[in-house]
Amino acid sequence: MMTPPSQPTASPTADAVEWERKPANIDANLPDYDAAYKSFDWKDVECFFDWSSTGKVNIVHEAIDRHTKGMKRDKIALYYTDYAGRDEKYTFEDLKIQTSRFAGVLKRAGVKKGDRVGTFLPRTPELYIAILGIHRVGAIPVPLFEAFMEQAVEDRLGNSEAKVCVTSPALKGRIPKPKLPALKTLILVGQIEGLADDEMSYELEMSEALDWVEPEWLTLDDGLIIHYTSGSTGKSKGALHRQYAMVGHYQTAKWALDLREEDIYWCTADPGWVTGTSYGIYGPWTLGVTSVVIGGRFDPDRWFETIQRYKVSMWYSAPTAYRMLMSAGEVIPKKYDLGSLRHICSVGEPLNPEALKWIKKITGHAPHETWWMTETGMQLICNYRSKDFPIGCTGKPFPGTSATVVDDQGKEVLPGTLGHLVVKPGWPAMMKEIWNNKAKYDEYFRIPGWYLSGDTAYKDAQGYIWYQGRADDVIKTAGERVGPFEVESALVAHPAVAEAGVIGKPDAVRGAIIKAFIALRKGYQPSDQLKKEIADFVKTHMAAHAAPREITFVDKVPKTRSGKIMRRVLRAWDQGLPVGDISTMED
Ligand code: 6R9
Repeated sequence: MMTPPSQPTASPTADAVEWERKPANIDANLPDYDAAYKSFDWKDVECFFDWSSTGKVNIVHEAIDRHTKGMKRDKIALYYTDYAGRDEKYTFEDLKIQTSRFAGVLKRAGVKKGDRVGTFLPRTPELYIAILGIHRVGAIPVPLFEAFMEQAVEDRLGNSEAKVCVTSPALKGRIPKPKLPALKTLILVGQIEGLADDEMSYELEMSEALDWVEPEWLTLDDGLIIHYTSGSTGKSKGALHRQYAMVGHYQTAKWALDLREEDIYWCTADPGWVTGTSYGIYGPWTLGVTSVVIGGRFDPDRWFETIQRYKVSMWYSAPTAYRMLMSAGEVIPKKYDLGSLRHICSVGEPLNPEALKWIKKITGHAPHETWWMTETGMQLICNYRSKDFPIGCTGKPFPGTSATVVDDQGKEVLPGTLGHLVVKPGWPAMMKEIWNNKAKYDEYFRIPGWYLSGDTAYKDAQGYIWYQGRADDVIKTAGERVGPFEVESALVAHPAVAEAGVIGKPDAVRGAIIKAFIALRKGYQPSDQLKKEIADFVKTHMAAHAAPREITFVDKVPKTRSGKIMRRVLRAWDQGLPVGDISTMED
């Protein structure tokens, strides 16, 4: 276990202790955090779900079907545009029909309750329909980012033993079918002709399918979704969540995102990331709220235009995006009417005070932090709409949860002392298991009585938690979680690379960038051309976001005597700092 230093690395600056003051009469779904923290019980949320009276569980019923039996039948559930010709809207009734049809398609492909089904698609309505259709048959979606290349796809579909993958003609070439014995069928969105024996056409099959398929009824403990995520060692691991997680999604979307009936809500995250499902699908739609999804690449003009065009009132995005908008300047937001916004939240990395203030300046609203992880499934430490907070702090534990800062033994540390950020197990969306890897799951609970997040933090005298960094080597680059081992494995597959060590290097916009230290094989000479070739190699095998943006050639990558890469030494080299104790380093 990495022991964090006993003092915060950054004490709150004058800036950071400045309070985000709220008007006393602010009207929020959670009007009094302190009172709720004392009295709230998760059991009180269960009555909002039909399963509390019927005993029949399926997220697609709670997120879609039940709304079609009442006033929300014709309410818009999803607005979609890609700013390139597609401009669509779907009511809850439309989604009931489309996801029923897709459930029929999956049944024809032989998918049954508990089977895993990959989704490997660009952000389009079909992706959302596919995920909900997978739920309807009681199967478990495994969403993949569109940017993934062959190795990343193979790792995730292979580990989850997905039986079917929903994909497109453009992406299917990155699915190495011969290496994936469990994968029987590809369902192709956008292809009707020239299908191979193991391929089905989404369009053809949907046109022949029935408009109503009853959900497969499950229990609260049955699987909901698997999200793959990175740790500091080994391949990516699959966090399996249970259906009961919806209780957490619903209540946090109500109290932290402050979602209301009349909101137009825009979660900018892709469903390949847990934020794009917990808060791009489950939270808003169990509440029956209208969601906006846009396809295509990031573009500051399009982003502000989206707020104006749909009159977005609640916006949930990530620090890298806020910083990229900030660096594009004030001229762009001034062109658009952003007056519909009433609340903004942030997730994925700490939001620096400068970016927070800039967003507040141009929208009138400060982004509120929400801290959580793939494994936690839901927001756990937040700043709330009704509650003042010091700028730069991560927030306070969500009512009904207990998060704090402890030492190596699990004992709470004094205010201002750095330690492990931990959570008391038992919140509704806590992962059920790490798929096929009990040992990895158990690692999260090695401090008795706590879920160990891997983050370091301190608490101040008022009980606010301040995130300080990771205790392990996990890299957050542009909000995405990247494991150094996966990048190193991709790097050493390049013929010129003998050894590679990867770290996150602090970066003003992306939070961190991936930096690789590489020792070359005999016969290869360092050059800028070779750096580019190696970076491109990672891009084409893993994913663009995992490619090193900086490469330094070294004679040898520092390792312990037992062969572990000493990333602490690499970080010191990178910053030009003393390397500290290297007595465990090999010669
Ligand atoms: C939802 C998500 C989890 C890690 C987490 C922490 C960092 C997330 C944060 C934050 C500071 C916040 N993180 N939210 N750090 N402030 N508000 O991000 O899941 O991709 O699994 O990453 O992200 O380091 O441990 P995931």
